[in-house]
Amino acid sequence: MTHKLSINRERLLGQLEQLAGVNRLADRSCCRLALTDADRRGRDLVVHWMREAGLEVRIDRIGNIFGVRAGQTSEPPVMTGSHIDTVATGGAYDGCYGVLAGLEAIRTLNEAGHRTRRPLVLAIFTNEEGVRFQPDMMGSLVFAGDLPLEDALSARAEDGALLGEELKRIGYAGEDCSELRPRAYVELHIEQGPILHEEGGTLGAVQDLQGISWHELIITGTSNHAGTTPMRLRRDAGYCAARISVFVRELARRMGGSQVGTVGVTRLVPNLVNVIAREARITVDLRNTDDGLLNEAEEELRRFVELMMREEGVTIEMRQLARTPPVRFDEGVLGAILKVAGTLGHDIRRMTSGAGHDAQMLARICPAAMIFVPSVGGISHNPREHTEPEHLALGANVLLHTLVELAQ
Ligand code: HGY
Ligand code: MN
Ligand code: MN
Repeated sequence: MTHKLSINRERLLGQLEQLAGVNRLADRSCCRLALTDADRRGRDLVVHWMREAGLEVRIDRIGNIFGVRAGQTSEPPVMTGSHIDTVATGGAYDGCYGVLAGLEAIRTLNEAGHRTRRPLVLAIFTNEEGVRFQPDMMGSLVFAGDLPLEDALSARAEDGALLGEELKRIGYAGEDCSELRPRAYVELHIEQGPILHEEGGTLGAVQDLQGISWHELIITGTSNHAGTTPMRLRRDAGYCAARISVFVRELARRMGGSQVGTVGVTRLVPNLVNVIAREARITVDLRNTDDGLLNEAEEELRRFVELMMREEGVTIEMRQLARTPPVRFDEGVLGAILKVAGTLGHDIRRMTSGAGHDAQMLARICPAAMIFVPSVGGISHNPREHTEPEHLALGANVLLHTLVELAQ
């Protein structure tokens, strides 16, 4: 009976566009950094839609939002979801697509009067992006029990804001929801990479996700006059930041395989044309599908930092902001995804996720896996992020039927 069910494509596309419009900037970036007023407005909008769809809305102590749909039994639920916080230059689909497709699946089940055996829970995890507060995937990591709540609440943003205070300020400091621990978790997400698009594929069954290492480096040298200071006397934090940035790129190239490396933040002080920088704050993002190789990459970075301190007479403090090992997802949940795609008559390919996702944290407490749809040109974390409407609808239908399959 349920195999005839199909989501309402126009309703899903309309809600995606409406949520994307919450704090959309002039260059069309979606900008809803975790726990800002913009994030609150996005949260309030989706909570309103959740209630309209008859979900019982619960908020936990790190601000994760859970929409609960009763099942025929009160057995542990099947959970789906993602995040609706964005990077500052976000697109319309990263995270939001998984949440709103999950909501659309629930509305479709409501309209069909279909009650799954297990309850369904739609989750919106706090601070998945980790841009304003680190680490990333923070809300799901706390929910999985591997980041103490107090540590998360005491995270401090560069602008000085304290996470726990921000959570209270926007009205999303809730209560314990650990009884919602799921039997299984499936997350629908855009690929954010080029593989499906380049292959002309439409669906991905994500079987694993690479390890992630984030460091912040504070490089301290000596400010001096750009014209009068001989090169031999300089302790130039700006130069060291540039050397480390080049090192990270060359390290990734040299290691090859799945190794990637990014220096995404470079802030110089005083950042003036005729002053040698006394301080540089940079971030280093290293990722690899193999944890041993990722450890090696981190060790090489540490050795290069030591060399910079010796050669250039600067001090460099390294602070780990995030470190998650590679994750293999659950073959049972993957099997349900593959079966549903086959029943719907669509090809699907197994693949690895280059991006971090809340699913990697849920995988620590229950069987979990992900569904990908193509990103045009592999563009993401960029307002040009785009996925074709027919792929958005197809992914949502695969999610709908996978939830039914897992919740029976
Ligand atoms: O960094 C990531 O992979 C994710 O977007 N937070
Ligand atoms: Mn995401
Ligand atoms: Mn993202």
